[in-house]
Amino acid sequence: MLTSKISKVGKVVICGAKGVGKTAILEQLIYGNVTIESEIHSTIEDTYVASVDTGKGSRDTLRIYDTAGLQGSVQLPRHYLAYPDAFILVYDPSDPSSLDMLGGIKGDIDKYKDKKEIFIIVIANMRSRQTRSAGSSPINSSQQQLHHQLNNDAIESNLTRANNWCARERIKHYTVNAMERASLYEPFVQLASRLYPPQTKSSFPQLRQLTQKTSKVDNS
Ligand SMILES: Nc1nc2c(ncn2[C@@H]2O[C@H](COP(=O)(O)OP(=O)(O)O)[C@@H](O)[C@H]2O)c(=O)[nH]1
Ligand SMILES: [Mg+2]
Repeated sequence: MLTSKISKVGKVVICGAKGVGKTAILEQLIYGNVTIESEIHSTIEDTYVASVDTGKGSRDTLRIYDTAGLQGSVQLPRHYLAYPDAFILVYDPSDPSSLDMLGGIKGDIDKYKDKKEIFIIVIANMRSRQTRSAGSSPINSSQQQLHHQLNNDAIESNLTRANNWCARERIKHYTVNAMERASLYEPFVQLASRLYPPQTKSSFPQLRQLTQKTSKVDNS
């Protein structure tokens, strides 16, 4: 029917420091085949098309632009700021500098978005909770425990810092693990729902009336 075909593709840019797991998150979300052993090549630029089921009976399409990770104090290239409907900012909670970088990116988005409404979410990829390999390091177990504890404390404090910043900026903050596909659904489903408000809020009321009338005629 006419109304069900008004489709819009939400354009989303994912960005953050190099190596925080942006590509791993997208590959896992879309293909579901990423493991710790997967070799992920560093990104120059890639586009993914995700079809998200937001539970409204239809699937919503997101076109996601995967960016090369930012390093140091490099700014997000201007052209990324020109077109998207949403940004996904990713950081690694065990790396405070990857979180610090998001403040600058958010500032750039605010500066260039003009009057357009841009939806932003922040994702913490809890990658360091997983050990890449059970390495045979010579340090004894109590040293290991201490190291582990210090690491966890640092992660907790970065997560708290991120939570506070997101609350101040009114941004949703999610924690995921790129290696667990199910942990990725919530942020992407909520993002798609935000970009595609329910049909009743259609910006074409005339069209709705028209189709309602038509269906009445059909029924008679
Ligand atoms: N153990 C673990 N490794 C991860 C995780 N996410 C990404 N990686 C690895 O970290 C490296 C960098 O990830 P990538 O997705 O390329 O980062 P990007 O630069 O942000 O796109 C890759 O070798 C990934 O396999 C994670 O959640 N856990
Ligand atoms: Mg990448």
